[in-house]
Amino acid sequence: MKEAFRRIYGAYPEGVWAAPGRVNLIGEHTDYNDGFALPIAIPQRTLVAARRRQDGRLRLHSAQGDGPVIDLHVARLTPGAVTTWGAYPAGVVWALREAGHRIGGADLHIDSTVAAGAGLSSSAALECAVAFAYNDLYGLDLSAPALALISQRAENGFAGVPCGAMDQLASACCTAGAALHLDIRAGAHEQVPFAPEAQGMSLLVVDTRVKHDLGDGAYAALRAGCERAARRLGLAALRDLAPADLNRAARALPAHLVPLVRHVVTENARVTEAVSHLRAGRLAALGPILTDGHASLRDDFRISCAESDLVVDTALAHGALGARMTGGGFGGSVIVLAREGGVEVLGEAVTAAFRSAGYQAPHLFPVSPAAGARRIV
Ligand code: GAF
Repeated sequence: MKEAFRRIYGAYPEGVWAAPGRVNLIGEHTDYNDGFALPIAIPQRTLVAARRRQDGRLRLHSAQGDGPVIDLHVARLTPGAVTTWGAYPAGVVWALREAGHRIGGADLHIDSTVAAGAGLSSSAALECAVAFAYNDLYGLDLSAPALALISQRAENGFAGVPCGAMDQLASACCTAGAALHLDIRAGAHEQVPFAPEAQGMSLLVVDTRVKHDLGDGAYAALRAGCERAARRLGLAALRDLAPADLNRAARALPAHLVPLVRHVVTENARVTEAVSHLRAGRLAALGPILTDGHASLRDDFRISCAESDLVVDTALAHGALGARMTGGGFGGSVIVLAREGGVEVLGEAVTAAFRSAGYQAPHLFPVSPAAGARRIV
């Protein structure tokens, strides 16, 4: 990273920061409903080499993008002005400035192993790596959750994606060997031990290669539907609806909103159940919760796709303990919890099923919970 930075900018960086992608174990589309989620950070991560500038310019270069250096000015950053990948790092600098922090320019060189469009939160990893770099370079002394919320603000207010805070909180606050139990309304998180290998299991990620895009309007429509349902029920958020009140609520709602509400309410309950199993060391009990969560996203929220369903069905038919799509939906990745000895056969079965269906070959890789964002050099 340091040599690449010097080749691009003519001097060495002051440091290098890293922020991981994530997969969510359970708790999907609950974050913007003030609810619960349970993500882990994955070993794939985004690196940012950075050096302050005195003239207020913000220069961005990515090893993945084949374009030239993007040359901006901190004082002139406005939402909508950057429409490429540069909107994510520039958005973080904009969000820090908008929040009143005394920051200046920087040269940034970015490199990442988080696949873009795979539902693994490549944008959150990029935002958090930049936020952590700026925090150190400009002595801001912000906490990891505060940097996550700055990153979310960048995505909402600058890149124009109305996401919740789960991905950024996962990238900023996760720790190795644990899942992050998020309570979005309370602004609270706790680490829950999650070590599949220690119990002879493996968590496999299957990237379906169906590119998902949160900016295409479908995500915003789902969020708006949930918020409309909460308003009609007189609730601050769907988080406030107890499972026991679901039937009564359904009678008060237009039919098309009922499945959305049912998903959010049952999904929050699944997070709570999953956390109590993990705390008691009952990892295998997570399996059916994952599979139920997938059915809810497929049938109620209707955001799965044929490829994700094929992974889940094939994995379950070949001995998986549980499987579900993870992330925003409409493609992206599936997670599979399996006994370690069965992973290879299961993976081969998924690849063969994709071949028979005429889909492009999926990417399969095991993950263990990794560390959150931090300075590495
Ligand atoms: C995407 C969003 F960015 C998150 O905030 C979350 O809503 C997720 O979809 C669904 O759980 O990753």
